[in-house]
Amino acid sequence: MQNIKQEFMDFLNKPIERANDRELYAAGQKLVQKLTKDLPISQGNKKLYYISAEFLIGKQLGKNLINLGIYDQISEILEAHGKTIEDMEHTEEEPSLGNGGLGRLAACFMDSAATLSLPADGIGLNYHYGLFKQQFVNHKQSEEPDVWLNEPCWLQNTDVSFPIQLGNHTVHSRMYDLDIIGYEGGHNRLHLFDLDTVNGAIVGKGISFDKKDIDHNLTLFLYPDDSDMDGQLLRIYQQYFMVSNAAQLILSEEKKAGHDLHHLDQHIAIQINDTHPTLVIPELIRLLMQEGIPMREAAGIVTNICAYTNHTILAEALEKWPVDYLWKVVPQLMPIIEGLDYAVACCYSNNPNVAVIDETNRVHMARIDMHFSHSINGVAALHTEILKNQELKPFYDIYPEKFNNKTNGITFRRFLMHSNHELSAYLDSLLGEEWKHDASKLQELMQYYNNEEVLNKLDEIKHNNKVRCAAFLSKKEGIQVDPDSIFCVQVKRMHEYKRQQMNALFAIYEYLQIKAGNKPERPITIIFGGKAAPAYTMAKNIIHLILCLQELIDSDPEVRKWLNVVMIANYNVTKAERVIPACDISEQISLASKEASGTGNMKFMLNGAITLGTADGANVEIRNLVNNDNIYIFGRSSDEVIHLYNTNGYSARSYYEGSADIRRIVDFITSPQLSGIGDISLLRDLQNNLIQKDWFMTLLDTEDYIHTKLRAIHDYNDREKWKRMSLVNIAKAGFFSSDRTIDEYNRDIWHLR
Ligand code: 26Q
Repeated sequence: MQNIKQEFMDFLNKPIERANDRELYAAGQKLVQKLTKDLPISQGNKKLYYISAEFLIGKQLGKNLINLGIYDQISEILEAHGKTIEDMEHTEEEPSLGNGGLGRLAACFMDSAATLSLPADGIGLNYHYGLFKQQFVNHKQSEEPDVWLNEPCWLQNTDVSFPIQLGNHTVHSRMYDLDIIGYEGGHNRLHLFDLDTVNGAIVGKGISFDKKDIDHNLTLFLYPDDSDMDGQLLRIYQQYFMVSNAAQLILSEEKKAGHDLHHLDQHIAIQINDTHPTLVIPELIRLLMQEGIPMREAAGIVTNICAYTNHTILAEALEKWPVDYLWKVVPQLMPIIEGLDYAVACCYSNNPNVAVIDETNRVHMARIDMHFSHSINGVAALHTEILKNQELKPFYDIYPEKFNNKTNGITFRRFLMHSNHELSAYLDSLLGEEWKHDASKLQELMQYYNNEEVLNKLDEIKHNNKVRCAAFLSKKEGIQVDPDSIFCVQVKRMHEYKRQQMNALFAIYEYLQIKAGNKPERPITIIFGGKAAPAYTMAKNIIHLILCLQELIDSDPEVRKWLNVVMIANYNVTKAERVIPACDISEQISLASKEASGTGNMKFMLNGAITLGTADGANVEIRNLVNNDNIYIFGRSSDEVIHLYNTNGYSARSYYEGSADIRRIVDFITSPQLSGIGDISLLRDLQNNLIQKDWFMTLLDTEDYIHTKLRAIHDYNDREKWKRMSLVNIAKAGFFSSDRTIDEYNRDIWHLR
């Protein structure tokens, strides 16, 4: 303790009382960096490289202090001098290196791999302006560059650089490293590649820039707009830049270690996080061929090294690049890709669904992954079954042995220990600290199922978190919410399949009920948060509807007492940590079969929220763990939904015309009340879409959703019942630790130790 304090004071170089928050943060960072230097990098016979376009890592200081085991000490030191650890943490900018579940999963995996002392490095890109920063202007989303890179920074410059051929010229990369410190465990690295010539000054209004200016724009943004050819070319440039750096780094480390390249598969594993890093396969083959290994052998080596994770079954997310584009961006890879296509065609020429290059001359990235990886995994049990039996069936028929499930997980260090200190400390007092290394130990909480004192304490902690969240929303977002209301939370990327619009329809239903004099059993707060892709019109229209509802309700004193709709701007990891511990009802309402897993569902459960959800993704596994009594499942099953798609059997209009309730709610979208606040043309587009198209079948489940949600709200008033449900959810959440997930990846795919 004395040592830590002294070192901290040395870095601060002034009395704590006189230091400002930024100085405290800078000293905290230096202390972490000093302690990290003494931690040896995880070693082993075999090393994993986790390649991902996203790493949604969140703020680093608090997490690192926890993982180094000094968070409480630093907290006490600061408090003895009139400061808090939040004072120290809040000035850090959150890295904008991800977009949603896939990126946050990569961050949780890095944390768990380091915690388990597995040699595992991440490889990605250093996006200067990230995805974008979301603001609300006139009840609409607007996008600005997310300027997150500032001093003092966690990224360390290295002298590692590789030549990368982009089209017909060559650039030289630069590698930045971020230390990944495990919880009382190992130490790994996240390598982020960048280009010195990239220049933010080329960005004009909003997030627009010259997409052709590759030397200046390459690593500016994550998922730059790809609605035109130049945008798509830029995406391929980015992807190739990422994987060529990865492949060169891997081979240079292997050569340094003196390993025989013919036996590379004994020393390295590569996990391909969705299709964005797929080009690492032909790139590695190309580099091995340059080392004198024939193509067939090189392809075999690479297949034994690579493993592919699928995160989505949405057709539009499956990447297919025109051959012409690839010839322009990566001409050096095209002979390899054609060779791979030829190799596949030799065996499966009668099966056009598995061709690498299709009849329209597009290269299917996922198909490269599936032919030339040894493992293909889905991210929840239901998702993997759908991949095997539907979406990827032609591949399952060829390679049944490659398919496996790895149900996602989350790191409890961030989503319990850091985000919910009070619950974490209380669990320590009840169960001891073993659960921090073995999350299955949370089960032992079940012995308190009938213990009134424990149930009341858990409830008190939930209430305290709601008060804290309300204060945060008031201070940072200018949003007022009532901590005594029921908090229903839906925070995630905006997408029609996630059906935020159905939640908005519930809000309209309640609004109309209150206006008709029927008050709910208890005040309800519906909290939304999430970004829409800049070119995704319908997702933006849903945001518009929510923001209009927010204003309508907020300016109506009669309704406001009973119902609140709020949308948090620029939802990110930091805000997730504030809102998740405060949630009562976790909204996981995707159209069954469409949400591969979800990971927010796990975070809410761990923090004692009850899931209101469809039988989709990992919700199914949550239900199996807590039983039907401790979750609210509604809506059509994935089998029914798949059948409707296959038979063209869903008609939104028949649901609209068939139910007076639905008609009333949907009609309200273009009511004078809402169009007086918002933009009638956007509201009308949304309404028309719901009635005429509704590709993700909102109206199919709306009535069941409303009834089930009302039942949950009713049950909330049976306080004893609800407290028990909450306890069961916490107790059963251990399965969703990403330590368990990583252990399974290692056992079945990587074999690192
Ligand atoms: C593809 C083509 C063109 C442009 C963009 C993309 C693209 C970008 C991002 C496709 C997919 C993504 C991200 C997907 C994602 O985050 N998937 C989520 O992954 C989580 C972790 O496995 C799951 O829990 C979620 O269910 C899944 O939606």
